[in-house]
Amino acid sequence: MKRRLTFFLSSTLLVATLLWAASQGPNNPTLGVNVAGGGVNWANPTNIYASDDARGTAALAASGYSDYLRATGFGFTIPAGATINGIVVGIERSYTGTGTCEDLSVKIVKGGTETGTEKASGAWPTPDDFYDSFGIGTTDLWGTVWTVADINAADFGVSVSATETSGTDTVSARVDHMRITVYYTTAGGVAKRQILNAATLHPAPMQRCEVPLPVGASIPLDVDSRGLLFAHVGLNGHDRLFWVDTGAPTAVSRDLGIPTIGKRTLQTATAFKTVLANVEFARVTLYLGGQHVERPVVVSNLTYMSEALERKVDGVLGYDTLRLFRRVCFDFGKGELTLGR
Ligand SMILES: [Ca+2]
Repeated sequence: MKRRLTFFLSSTLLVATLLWAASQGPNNPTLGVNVAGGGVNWANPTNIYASDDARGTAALAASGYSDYLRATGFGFTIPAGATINGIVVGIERSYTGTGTCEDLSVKIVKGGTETGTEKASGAWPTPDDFYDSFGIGTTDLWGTVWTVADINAADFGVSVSATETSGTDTVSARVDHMRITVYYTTAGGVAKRQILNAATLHPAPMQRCEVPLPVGASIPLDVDSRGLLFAHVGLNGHDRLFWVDTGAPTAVSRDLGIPTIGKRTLQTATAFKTVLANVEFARVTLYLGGQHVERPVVVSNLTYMSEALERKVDGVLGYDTLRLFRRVCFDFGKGELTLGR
């Protein structure tokens, strides 16, 4: 069957509660200290705040090892309620000397204490400084759990210690800079609102309906001053106000108390991104201009949409319902939406 939209109208309202992935950093430390632990002390531990070739150093004898060089005071301001997803550390470092310098330990500092997964990874660069990265991608939590307060705390940070591994020669271990990036997700609220209406998308007159439409197959169409379209639709025998959106799936307000029949994962694409949402469905009967169709529809909280539209709506009349008809005519002059099979 040939289906055709005599008018193609696209009005899309983007109102969504989304999860937003975000990051802070790389942030620099404001405190560098030597943590006494039986190894060689770090000289000038406060030189690690910036990449400026001023370095903290530890002079290691053959098979010697250093204490921890601990960096804290990173000044993170992760928003309350966020979920911490990953921590990535960069340590700009090098060594000089005829021996070999390797990690003894690289650990995250939580609550002022070295903790979690051992990230020691091997040999240090020589003789030039280089950033070695610790923490894989954006989802490495270093073997522990984090609250926002843990990350924002002044005693959150990272520590590194070095060891000479040739067993015969000496090295000077050098750290120029230590930095941390934190990846997190925020949730809730209206993430983005944008209304694209018929007038802005299609300022020029569109094609006329080419064929006669069935008499009595029209429903009143309310075109407001912004070019947004509203239609009175019969829903399970009740008169309801629907916003007409050819870019959205048909939906009904959760407030109506219509029993749901299950959940599905629905992929929706906005102008900004594709969103996978686990949404509830209900089966309803829609009365459209003397015709009725039974449809599975999304059941959703339409509060944000009503706020954005500045008009309380009970549902969205979307593409999946309109496409059931061979001819769909938006008559702005008469204020009618006519649906022909
Ligand atoms: Ca430095």
